[in-house]
Amino acid sequence: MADYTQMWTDLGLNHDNHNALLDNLGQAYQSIFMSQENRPEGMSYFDFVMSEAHGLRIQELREEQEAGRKIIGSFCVFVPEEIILAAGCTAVGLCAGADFAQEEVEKVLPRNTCSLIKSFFGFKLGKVCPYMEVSDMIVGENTCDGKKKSFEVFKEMVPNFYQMDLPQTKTPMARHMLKQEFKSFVEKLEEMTGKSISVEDLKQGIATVNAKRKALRRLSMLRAADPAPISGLDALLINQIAFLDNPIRFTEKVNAICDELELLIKETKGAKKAKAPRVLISGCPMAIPNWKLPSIIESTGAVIVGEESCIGERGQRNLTDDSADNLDGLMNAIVDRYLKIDCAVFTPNQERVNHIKEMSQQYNADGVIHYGLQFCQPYIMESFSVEKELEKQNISVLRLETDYSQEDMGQLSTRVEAFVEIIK
Ligand code: BJ8
Repeated sequence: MADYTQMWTDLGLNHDNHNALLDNLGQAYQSIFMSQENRPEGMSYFDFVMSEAHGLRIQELREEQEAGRKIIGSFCVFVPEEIILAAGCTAVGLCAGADFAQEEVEKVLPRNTCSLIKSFFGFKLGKVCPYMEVSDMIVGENTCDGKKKSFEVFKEMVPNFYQMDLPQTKTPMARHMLKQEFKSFVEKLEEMTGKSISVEDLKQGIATVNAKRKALRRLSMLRAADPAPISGLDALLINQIAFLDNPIRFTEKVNAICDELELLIKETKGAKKAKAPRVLISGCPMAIPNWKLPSIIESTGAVIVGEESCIGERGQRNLTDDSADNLDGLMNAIVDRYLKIDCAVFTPNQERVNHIKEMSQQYNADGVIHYGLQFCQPYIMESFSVEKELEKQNISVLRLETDYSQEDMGQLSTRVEAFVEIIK
């Protein structure tokens, strides 16, 4: 990596903390990703993006800023990228997947807060996230209680914070509310950029995001093959990078790796052995660099064939209809697309269980591992009904609760190994 010290200083990063984070990340990446065998050649692009995630990509974002674009950071797949692009801005995901500055975090948040929330607080307090620091606006959404209440504290730390309210049901009233929220978001972006969003802008934004989602869908479908042409770890990495990379370039690279995977499937070549036990992961999002559970699962010889997660299929499936020829019609289509997201903050949420069953079938999974972050009420509560419903269909389920620490690695490995033995 080139020397980005000056850029990191300009962004106000804490060098000691940031270097420590990069060292840890680099080591984890080497041991988890680079030690895998039979990786598709197309992964070299994604390895490169990861190696430059705090370097070249941030430099690109700053160049975009110099050219007049605003950078919008967010924590949730409910924040519509179509609208951000239509406003001539760039979207980046801020969800953090590692513990940092935990002592500082526990001075402002209760200890029993989920790791994901503690992580983005730690990244802010430790001054280690260039994406947060480069963002012109940070959007927080009212989803789970943890996020919504923690944002009351977080917004005191970030002057450029914008809060988006979200419904928790899917009634006509909730739909109306979401549309109003998305309209307010449009107004906020227009005010920031001094430019009105036109029908053409919105159509273009929808087209770019639809193309990205189609490419990710194509990648998902290829994982149905046996042997799986790509490891679950690599597929997760691609889904994580979807939140950081330039969307057009990313789409091209995902389609390129899909071309390669199609050839590998034709030649019955896999990243994992044929007949390896096939696991579907379902539950809380796994943000970069949260690779703990997937690496444990795949180290048993099993292969992860799908993620029912916001960093995975829940966040990326469903395209936005772009057929309307006026702004209101396009906004309706965006609202309808986003209301299909079956996050556990919604009640009732039968769609999610249905989707897990559908994914199990589509990707020929032998079992489902439900991943809940400790203290995540929505997903842990829902895991009981998910387990009950899946078992009615004879789908084996393992419910796990964990956090970002390494302390429970041994215990998790034992439980995962036992589960993989059962589904073999
Ligand atoms: S649409 S899943 S990205 S809210 S893990 S912070 S739920 S206590 S992240 Fe999410 Fe949007 Fe839903 Fe997806 Fe709360 Fe649970 Fe923590 Fe969570």
